[in-house]
Amino acid sequence: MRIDVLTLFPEMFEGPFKASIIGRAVEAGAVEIHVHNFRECARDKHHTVDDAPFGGGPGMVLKPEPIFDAVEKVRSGGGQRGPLIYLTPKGRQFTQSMARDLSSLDGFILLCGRYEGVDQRVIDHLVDLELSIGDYVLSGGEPAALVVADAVVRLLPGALGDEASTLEESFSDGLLEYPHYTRPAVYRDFEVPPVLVSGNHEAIRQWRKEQSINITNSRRPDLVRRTHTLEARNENG
Ligand code: 9D3
Repeated sequence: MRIDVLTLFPEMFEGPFKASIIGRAVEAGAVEIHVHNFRECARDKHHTVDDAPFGGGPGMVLKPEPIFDAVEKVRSGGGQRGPLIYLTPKGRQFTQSMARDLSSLDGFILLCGRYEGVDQRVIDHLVDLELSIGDYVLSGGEPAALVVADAVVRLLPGALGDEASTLEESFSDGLLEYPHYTRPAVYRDFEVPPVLVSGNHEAIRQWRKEQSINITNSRRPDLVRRTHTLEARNENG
C-alpha cells in the first residue's frame, strides 16, 4: 500500500510515522508513506496557500491551485490511483468498517486542511471522500490523518505480526473487551478474579463473555445486539 499525505505541517507526521505500528509496517514493507508540503506547489514568490474568503467573513481559505497541483503531481509521480480523502469536520464519521475498506486499496491520498478549510472547488472537483474522526474541534486535519493512517495500516498483512488481527474480530464480536490481569495474582491485597486462576477454561470463557456484555451494556449500549442481551440474561440466570 502507498499513502500520500498533503499538509502544511509535514513535521507533525515525523514522529508518529517512525514509531509504533506504522513505523513497523513501513520497515516490514507493508506500506510506503509519503508526506508532501503543498506549500511547495504555490507558484508565487511568497508561496501563498491561503486567501480571504469571497463574500467576506472571518478567517482564511486554502487556495485551489497549490492543492490541485499537489494532487496531480502525486498522481502522475507515484502512479497513485487511489481516492483523495479530505479530512474535515463536515465529513462522514470514520469507522472501523471504513478502515477495513481502505485497507484493501492499493493506496490513497490524505488531504489535511487548516484555517476555515479548502476552496469548495477542491471538494467538488478533486475530493472523492470527506471524513471526520468525531465530534470535537481540532486545529487542523493532521491529527485526523494520523488516526486514519494508523487504523488502516494496522490491518495490513504483516503490520501487527499477524496473530492479533484475526483473533480480534472472531472473539470480541463487536463488544468492549473483558478485563485483563497478569502476575502477580495478589498485589497490595488486590486479588485477581479466582476464576482466572482456576484452570477451568470453559468457566473462564463464560466469565469473559459475561464481563464483555456487561461493560458494553453499561458504557456503550448502542453496541449491544439483541443476541448478546439474551446471552447475558441466560448466563446471569
Ligand atoms: C475555526 C473554524 N470553525 C468554524 C466554526 C470550523 C472548523 C474548521 C476547521 C473547525 C475545525 C477545523 C479543523 N479541523 C479539521 O480540520 C478536522 C477535524 C476536526 O476538527 N474534528 C474531527 N475530525 C476532523 S477531520 C479534520
